[in-house]
Amino acid sequence: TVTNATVVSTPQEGNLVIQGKHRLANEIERIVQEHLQYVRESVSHGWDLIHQEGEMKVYRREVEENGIVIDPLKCFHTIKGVTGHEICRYFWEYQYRMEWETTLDSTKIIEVLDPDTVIFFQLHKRVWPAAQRDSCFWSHIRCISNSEEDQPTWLVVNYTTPHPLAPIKSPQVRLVANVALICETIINEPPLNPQDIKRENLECKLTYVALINPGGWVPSVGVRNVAKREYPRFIKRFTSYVVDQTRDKPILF
Ligand code: 16H
Repeated sequence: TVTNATVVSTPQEGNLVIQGKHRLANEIERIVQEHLQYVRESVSHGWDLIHQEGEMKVYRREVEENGIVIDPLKCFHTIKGVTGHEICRYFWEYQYRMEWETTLDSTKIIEVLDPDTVIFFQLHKRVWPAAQRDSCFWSHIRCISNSEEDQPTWLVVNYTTPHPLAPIKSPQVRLVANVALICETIINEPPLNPQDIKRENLECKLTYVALINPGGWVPSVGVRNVAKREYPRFIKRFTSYVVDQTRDKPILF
């Protein structure tokens, strides 16, 4: 294997491996920071509430670029009994994906950039009458601590990238995506001893943002109807999946 690690000898520690930056490190840093800024922006003018169900609210802004629908989507939800880390972990990890994804034909990892960053190649279910779509994107998971006392914020970003192992094969069309899942954990009525925190004390505040360009023409009405149906369905199905999976497991903070 080829790595960008360097071994150095130090008088105190002996031999040390210093992990260098990989080729996408700077781009990932920039996109993560953009999402952290954007997440605090509240929805206001121009955003339509397209779905509301319990604590879940899904908004979108209608935007077209050269006649192609690229509506930004933003979803807020609060889930009881899980942490932000758990939600992000299940979203990022490859092994659970086909258990909650209903819009994919396949998914595979084509490169591991570091322990928190992989590149996925996915085939999306065809939406009639459009051509089938695929996607190739880096997926990065990260924990951001805000202060000593607060629970950290967790996030996952999926961002389109080209890759030699994933050439675009016509008539298949490539989706261009910038998607983020950002989660905060709230601990209600915190017990004196943090060891005594139970699932019933937990609440996760989730924000999901998706900027997806279909990569080629698709009828606007069709895309908007699919989006209106599929995003709420995904949020519901995925979050209940995580609740089910973690119910009897130790809490992952
Ligand atoms: O975020 C979701 N899934 C991720 C894990 O599989 C992948 C996702 C992604 C999507 C596209 C490209 C790269 C990465 O982040 C959940 C996605 C839920 C999708 C709901 C359906 C959205 C429909 C939008 C219309 C797009 C045009 C399609 C035309 C045929």
